[in-house]
Amino acid sequence: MSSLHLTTGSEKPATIDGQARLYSMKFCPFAQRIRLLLAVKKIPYDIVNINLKKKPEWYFKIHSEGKVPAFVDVDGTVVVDSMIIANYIEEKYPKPALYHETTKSRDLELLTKYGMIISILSNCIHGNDKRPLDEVISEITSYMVEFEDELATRGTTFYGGNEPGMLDILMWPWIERAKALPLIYKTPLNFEKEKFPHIVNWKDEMKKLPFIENNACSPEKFAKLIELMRGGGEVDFDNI
Ligand SMILES: N[C@@H](CCC(=O)N[C@@H](CS)C(=O)NCC(=O)O)C(=O)O
Repeated sequence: MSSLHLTTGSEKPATIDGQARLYSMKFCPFAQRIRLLLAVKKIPYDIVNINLKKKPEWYFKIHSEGKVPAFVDVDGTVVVDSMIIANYIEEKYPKPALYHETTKSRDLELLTKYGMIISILSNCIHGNDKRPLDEVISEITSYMVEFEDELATRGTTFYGGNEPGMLDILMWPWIERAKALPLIYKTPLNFEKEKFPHIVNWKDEMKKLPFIENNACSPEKFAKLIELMRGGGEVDFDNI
């Protein structure tokens, strides 16, 4: 992941024959979902990072709203939105299978519910939710109970079984960024670990996986990005 974040006035990099492309931003959790997925599926791709504060003009032809991620498959098919990209990739590149027949519908249900947690986190990270951190965490943990119970019922380390599946992968970026919250709020994060033994173990095991380690986003850098984004000025995405 070495490519610099392209800005207004930049040229669109030529595509490489036979290779898919991911339009991304280093610290975007939605784009990280797809980087993790592409790593697990061992799909070769090149990455083009977009400066989200000064988007290149040509990027709107790929994603009409100018958001990341956008995935361009080898045949030129353009897919946007992390959930849609994930399901597209699962269908087009079925190995390894990341849904199991018996749990797929429940995984999809849980992913929809996880959307609530993402939206609470997005609101507080971007400063739209003015509640103290403790209140936000208490609301998030109320949603996490179902995820704790699900792991206990499945009796496996990962939602996907002995190996991570789609639910594990798509949940991960926000779990990784939880440590950024106390830095953003400048207050300790009080999380009742003892009530979530399966999730705590899941997190520890996820962290050890090479594809997770290789795509990790540091909480310090993420908190720095949020501070800069909230500041409203220019953001040098390459040097955070
Ligand atoms: N629902 C979209 C959300 C993507 C999203 O919000 N990406 C953010 C970066 S993390 C973005 O592109 N923001 C720039 C903008 O909204 O203009 C997905 O799942 O891909």
